[in-house]
Amino acid sequence: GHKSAIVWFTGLSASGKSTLCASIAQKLHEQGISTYVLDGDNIRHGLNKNLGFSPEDRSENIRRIGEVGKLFVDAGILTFTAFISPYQEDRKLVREMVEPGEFIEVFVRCSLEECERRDPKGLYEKARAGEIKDFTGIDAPYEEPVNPELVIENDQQDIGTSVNQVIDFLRERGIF
Ligand code: GGZ
Repeated sequence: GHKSAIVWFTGLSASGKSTLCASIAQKLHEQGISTYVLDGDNIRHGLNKNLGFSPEDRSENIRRIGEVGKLFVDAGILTFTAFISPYQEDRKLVREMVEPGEFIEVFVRCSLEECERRDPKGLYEKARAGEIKDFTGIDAPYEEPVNPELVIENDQQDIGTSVNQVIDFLRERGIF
């Protein structure tokens, strides 16, 4: 058996949150652990498709994701979320939605320089050119976590190392 929790990944666009979540979920699935990944593909294209990137919309995005995550936790599923979630206050509100210990904040640290170098969707380039407004790290803020449970130096090591760090942490926490 395993405990359910929301493992909340936060970090810049292209920091590697979604890739990390997918790899971790895959590995745990192979061990018979029920997991689910909430990310832009299944949330911003569906439930939250009426929301944009203003501060208000980002807060509402995170609030709804928190509520969905809470339902998954109630259903006994170890839930991973991969959203920029740039505001400390929004992340704190989600933390307070669930029982103590059920919210595990993982800061996926990757320098803005490295994120811009990766730029898998060309969004940073567009933001620099002024074609996208309010882009996180360029002309919208990212508030780094104050007291995250875990910090992953995702521009200093390979993906396998990052995956193992998260899995080891969850095991030490008694999640499985
Ligand atoms: C940041 C944006 C923006 C703006 C579109 N700012 O690399 P991606 O493409 O796949 O990840 C980014 C994603 C961010 O959505 P989130 O729901 O994670 O954001 S938040 O938590 O702040 O609500 C990026 C794309 O959407 N994208 N416009 N202006 N990222």
